[in-house]
Amino acid sequence: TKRIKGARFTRNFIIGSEAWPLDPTNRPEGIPADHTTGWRVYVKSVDGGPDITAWLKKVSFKLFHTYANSLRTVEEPGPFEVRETGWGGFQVEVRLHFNPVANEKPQWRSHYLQLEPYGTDEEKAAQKAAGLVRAEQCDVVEFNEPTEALFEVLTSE
Ligand code: SLL
Repeated sequence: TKRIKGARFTRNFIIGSEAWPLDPTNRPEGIPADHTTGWRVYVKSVDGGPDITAWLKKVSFKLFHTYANSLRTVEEPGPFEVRETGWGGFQVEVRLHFNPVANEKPQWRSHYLQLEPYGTDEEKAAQKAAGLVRAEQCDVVEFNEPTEALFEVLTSE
């Protein structure tokens, strides 16, 4: 596969999670009695930025080992997200699988699934009032000497 010498691209993306208290009067069916919280974990484009599906083909989310099918894989076009319920936070291992034309090995990232309100007292109060705890990190991938095919895809966005 031909690579373009001296070329380098970086692309930003967001890894995040959202958590909300489950309504005790309207619980999803079949979930364990100790689950208090609904949540989702996701990988997405930066708002207004380039679409990550140009280079991202598939995302695997490794959940805490007690979850059924704890390795959850979501293919392009996504959305790259997993929705679940639970009672506690944990580190989610996120594996990024690149567009095959990139000819790049998968990369790992890690995201802590934050279920409890955090930050200043005001921030915590706002999260409680909204019934939503969001934790996001801006991350980056670098493509050094990309393949010609990836170069095409990234420059035609
Ligand atoms: C730890 N923070 O790292 C703890 C683990 C696991 C949370 C938290 C339910 C899982 C299930 C759930 O929320 N687990 O029902 O399988 O040791």
